Amino acid sequence: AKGSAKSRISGQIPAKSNPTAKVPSEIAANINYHAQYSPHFSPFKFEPEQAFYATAESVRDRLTQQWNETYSYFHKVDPKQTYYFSMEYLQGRALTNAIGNLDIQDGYADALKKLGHDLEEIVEQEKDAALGNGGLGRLASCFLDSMATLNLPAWGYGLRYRYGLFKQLITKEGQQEIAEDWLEKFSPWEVVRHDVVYPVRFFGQVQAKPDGSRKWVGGEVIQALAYDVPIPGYRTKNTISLRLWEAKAGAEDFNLFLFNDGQHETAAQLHSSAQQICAVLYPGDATENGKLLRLKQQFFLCSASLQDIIFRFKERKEGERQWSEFPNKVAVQLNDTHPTLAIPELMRLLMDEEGLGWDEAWNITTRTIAYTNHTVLPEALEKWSQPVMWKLLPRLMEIIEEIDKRFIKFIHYERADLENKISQMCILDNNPQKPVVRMANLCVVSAHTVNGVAQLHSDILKAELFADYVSVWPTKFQNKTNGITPRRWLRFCSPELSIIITKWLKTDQWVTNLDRLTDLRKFADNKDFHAEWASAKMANKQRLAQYIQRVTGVSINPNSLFDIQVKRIHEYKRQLLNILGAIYRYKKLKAMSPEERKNTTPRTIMIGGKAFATYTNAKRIVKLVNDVGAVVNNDHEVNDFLKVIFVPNYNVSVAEVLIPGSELSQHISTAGMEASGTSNMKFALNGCLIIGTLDGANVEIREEIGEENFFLFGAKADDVPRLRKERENGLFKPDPRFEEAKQFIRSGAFGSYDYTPLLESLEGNTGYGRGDYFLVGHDFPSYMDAQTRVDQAYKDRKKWIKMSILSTAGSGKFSSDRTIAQYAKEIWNIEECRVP
Ligand code: GL9
Repeated sequence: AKGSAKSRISGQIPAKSNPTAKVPSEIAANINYHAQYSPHFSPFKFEPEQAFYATAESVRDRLTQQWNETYSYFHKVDPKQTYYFSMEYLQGRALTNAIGNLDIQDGYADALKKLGHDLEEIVEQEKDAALGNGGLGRLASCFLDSMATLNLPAWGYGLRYRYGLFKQLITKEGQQEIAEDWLEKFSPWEVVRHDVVYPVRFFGQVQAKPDGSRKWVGGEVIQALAYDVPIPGYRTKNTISLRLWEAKAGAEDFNLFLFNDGQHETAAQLHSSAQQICAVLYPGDATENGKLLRLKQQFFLCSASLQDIIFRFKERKEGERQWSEFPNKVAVQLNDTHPTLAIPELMRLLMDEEGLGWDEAWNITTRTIAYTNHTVLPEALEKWSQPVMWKLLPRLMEIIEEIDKRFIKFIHYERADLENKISQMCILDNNPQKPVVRMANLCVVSAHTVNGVAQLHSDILKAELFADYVSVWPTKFQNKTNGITPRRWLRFCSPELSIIITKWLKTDQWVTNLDRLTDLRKFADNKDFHAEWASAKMANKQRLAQYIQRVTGVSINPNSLFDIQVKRIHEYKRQLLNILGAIYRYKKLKAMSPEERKNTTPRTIMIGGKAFATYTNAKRIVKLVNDVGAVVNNDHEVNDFLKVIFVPNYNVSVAEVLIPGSELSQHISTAGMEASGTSNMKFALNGCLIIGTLDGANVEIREEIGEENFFLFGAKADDVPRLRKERENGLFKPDPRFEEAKQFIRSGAFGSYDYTPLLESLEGNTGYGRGDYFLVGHDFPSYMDAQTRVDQAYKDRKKWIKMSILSTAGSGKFSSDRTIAQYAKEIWNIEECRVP
């Protein structure tokens, strides 16, 4: 299509601004209007990039209309609203999703054709908005989609990072990180609200007033400016906001006198300090480094968002607002502990700015805020240095101290039996070497509800991490199993499969009522259905093969089993187990006769994901996968039977190509360590079979789709502590296959890079790792056995397709619509507010 694209604006088609345009000619006129009158490029230029921006702006016109209607309706009805606080959103691209939700894809495809362009090529022009690291950020984005689709009165609050998640470049040395400037040109989706600005204070000191009240003064004051991104619901008028804060200093903060005196940097000090706050997404992957800037970001999000919420609360029904009503109008959900400062900040605003007393403020705060825990990894549990907090947020620290004091007193009087647990349960860890604030404890003490993200994870929270609190507040703890939006993750990323599903179910209601997919079970043995299913999957595999060819130069065989593991690279997710399995497979293939090889199941193993920049072992794993690929993919003896691909720069858009083309996906974390996982749900929904451990949401997926359709292996969560002990005590006997795979790496078969430290992490206490803490060695034999079952199953085409159908049919539970409906009913107590 590239050659045929129009490079200049069409003179035949008029330029007319019409947000409600529906027919292709009107849509084309609207696009033309933006190309000419919202010019961001030289006049008349209309190559795919310009066409993308003009197209997006024309879509935004339509969204803006629905958006305004939505909020004026919310204003009128004044329902209780939910505010989702998250430091991360992984939105990906918005164009396909927006025109899909508006149900005007065909109109846009035709309109662009008239203008000499191809919709498929235009949507590829958009940069991913990657304001998140992984599952936690993508979950927030799926939740927004469901909140809009369910017509819930809700907002997302986040930060407008200039640089999102880094771009991953693969070189001879392995992964290299490049800054990703998603705003390099501009984002056509965001709208700046110049009238929505709040001051946020850092540093300074606390003043005691004569009346006994306290006030935070001095320090530096940075302005938070709102940028709104519209979030359209699927086939509904309701369009909600993702409000992202940008940090700014005012003109009055620019010291003209100093500047004219030649002190250019000092003159603009506050400006540069403001600029830093939203400069980068903190590239934390479950581990949190104690960085002052990160703490500033967290407070910036919390303070600006709460001021905005309080403003809105007061603005509606002017003057007659009772503060006690606040929790009946406002629900705040904290996405992990990153926005924990919302707790003391709400207390501060209510007491110091609004004049409430402690008890009233505490009552309101605790009835308003709920907290979701997303991980049990100890290194991810945020702990902030007390001295740093006293310096940056002095008034908040006073409040945290008071919350802690009252909590300790409460336990002391009400639960004397827990006296010896207080030092672990309280908020401030006053260890003189390293005094810290334990953010998860602050959340559990203050929130009305605490939830985990899959049943197993929630059970572990109650039995271990938060066990002591459960006995104090038995009803505070809930489970909300994660979900994914079926719009982006099936309807739009796989139109081929969607059409077939709709045809056989004789309805497209499954898009908003995913449980309807269970009806596909009726056709699980139907020959015609099988044929259509297989051809849709094949089309997706071919598209994926083209993509791999384009980004890696390696050609892969669409008739081989497409086996994918994509997620952040982490030792607990065990990409190392996967690649060791691949190495063992390669070695066996090499040893076979050509005749024997022909009896094997050909495989293409694809692994993708980003490693945190300073996580050395994760980076070694990336390098190893690439090194193995370089050898295997150039070995003509085995090439028809095995390829190993590292998929570079995994992100939301790449996932939208990989997942529909997958047949087997790997979710193989050490049991008890992956809180939920959400890509497992996306793969299963797309008819991909899972090889996995009993971890996170795998447990529930297996329950839903049937154990006979799930390739299970590995230790159970309950066994893990014992197995680690045994390993430490030298009681572990490695499987010979495991030893062989490691030996093959050591032999230099994959190049001269020194993999010793990585291999040592799989051994006993050698001083390198934690003595195979992740139990790769223990699980290796059962993993290989499960892989053998996969190879066998794939040979029986009919059986495999049936399993694939049953995977999709059993995925209804994992819609984020279900998850959000449960949050709305069981945590937020909010109801639908549908724009008429
Ligand atoms: C995570 C968990 O590790 C995942 O298992 C879970 O599915 C998601 C969403 O609940 O949250 N917690 C976490 O810190 N991350 C998760 O993916 N990490 C990143 O997002 C990088």
